[in-house]
Amino acid sequence: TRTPVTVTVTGAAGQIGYALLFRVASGQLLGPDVPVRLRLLEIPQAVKAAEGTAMELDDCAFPLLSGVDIFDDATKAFEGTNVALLVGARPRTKGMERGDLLEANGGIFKPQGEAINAGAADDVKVLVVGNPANTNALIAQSHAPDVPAGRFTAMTRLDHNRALAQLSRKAGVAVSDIRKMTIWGNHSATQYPDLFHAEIGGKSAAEVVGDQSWLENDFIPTVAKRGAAIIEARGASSAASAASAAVDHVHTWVNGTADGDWTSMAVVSDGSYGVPEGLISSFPVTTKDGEWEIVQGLEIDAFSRARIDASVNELAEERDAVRKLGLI
Ligand code: NAX
Repeated sequence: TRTPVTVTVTGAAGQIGYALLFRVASGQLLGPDVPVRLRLLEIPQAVKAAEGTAMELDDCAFPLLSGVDIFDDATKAFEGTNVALLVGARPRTKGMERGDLLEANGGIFKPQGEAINAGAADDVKVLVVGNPANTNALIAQSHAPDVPAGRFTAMTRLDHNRALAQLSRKAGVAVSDIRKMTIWGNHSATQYPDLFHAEIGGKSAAEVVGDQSWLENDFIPTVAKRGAAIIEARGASSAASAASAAVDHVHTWVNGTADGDWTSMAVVSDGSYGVPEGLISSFPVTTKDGEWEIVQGLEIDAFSRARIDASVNELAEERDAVRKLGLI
């Protein structure tokens, strides 16, 4: 039997945590033959709730789950971690300025980056889900100098999946008929879901749809503002779909993208497509053997350029703000 893979989940008692842990423990994150050991991190007030979730995990009798440990201390929670899912974050509350939000999250992601640096396994892979996800990933990464920067990623897979769903409905094709969807930039309302490089039956999805007004005035804003629409309808923010996207992100990273396809991940920029080096921005990426690579050589027209630039400028502003606060 294989040695278990250690997966640390922060914010384990939250709503995404509740949807995520059962999928991880059932083998959907890493595969049906990979045993998993869970380490849960919560703030002290939520440890009891996390214990309740751990009781339910026990009660599922998952054959692949080899244990669950709960911590309120980051250093301990990341000991030996192979996969770190950073879900817990400080949400924006009424009257909170962006600087306050970034500062509060710096107080979470700086020590978590340090703890990953100190104790995680050599092959650690980090996915930041907690918002502002790209900049929280940047903060954690900058406090983990011994971990290759590329191991810190942020989640835009939910946006990617939302784009697939909207396109499949509009074009009347199955989600599985769509290839090469891309989310560019920040996981925020400025993100750019790109239909010019996406393909349906080998043709540009934008051409297949042939409706620039839909693309501009319906598709892009629907994908970008889907989170708010879910809150409006459900009375709570996306949880099961966010957990599902986190599972997809890690599964694809570990198991690879299919030939002729790619996925969207926010990863550290090497300057590709004019995105300043060091920013954690969403790109089209392929994955193989647990490593990601940014897809190169795509032609970017003026329409796409303006939208990518707007989102990347927002990321640069967030980076400058956290730099000013001494968080990176
Ligand atoms: P909840 O408020 O339900 O849960 C968050 C949990 O994190 C709480 O249990 C809290 O006690 C815990 N927590 C807070 N500080 C912590 C710390 N320092 N260490 C460990 N745990 C800590 O939020 P939920 O709905 O689960 O969302 C979690 C995060 O995901 C939020 O930041 C949210 O904005 C973000 N999202 C990101 C998405 C993405 O696509 N990247 C989409 C979904 C979601 O909105």
